[in-house]
Amino acid sequence: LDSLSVCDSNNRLSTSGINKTQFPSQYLGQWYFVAAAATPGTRALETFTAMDNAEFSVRQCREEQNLDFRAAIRVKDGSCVPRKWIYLLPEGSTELRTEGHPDRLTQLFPFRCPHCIILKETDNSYARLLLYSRLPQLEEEFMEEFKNKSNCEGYTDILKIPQQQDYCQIED
Ligand code: MYR
Repeated sequence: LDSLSVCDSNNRLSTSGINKTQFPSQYLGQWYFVAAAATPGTRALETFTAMDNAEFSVRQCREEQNLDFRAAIRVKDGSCVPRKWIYLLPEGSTELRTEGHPDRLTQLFPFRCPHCIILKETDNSYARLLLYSRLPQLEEEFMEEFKNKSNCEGYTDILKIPQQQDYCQIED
């Protein structure tokens, strides 16, 4: 039995480890979307299945409690799709709210991979885990660990983002 497949406390999601003094500055800048996980039989991963890759840029807005998220998505058909969200930082919390989506909650979880972050996104009809990395290619051991952690949380449907094409340019 692989020790990684044991669902002990090391393998559960925990918010401890998010540095609140640096928050959110440690998460600003560029990120690559590498994998997602959801409960089987839901449509939570549907929007991602057409993607080849996605790069994100996170910036602080002039209003400091707001974050500007931009994405450049490379669709499998080769086209580039820009996306943009405003995330709201509630005072004293590391949970994010998305402007225009009052029922959506985004929680941050550190991951053993030092250049990664896991987001748990829940809305009325879905819950999913999203894995982002500062580097486009994730080491295989961390991908295995993400799968295992997701399984332990009941998110057994795993989608690895293919990343076979070039990245699109993020638009300002
Ligand atoms: C979606 O595709 O539904 C939402 C995408 C969110 C992308 C987030 C990528 C960067 C992760 C950094 C976390 C920063 C938190 C302060």
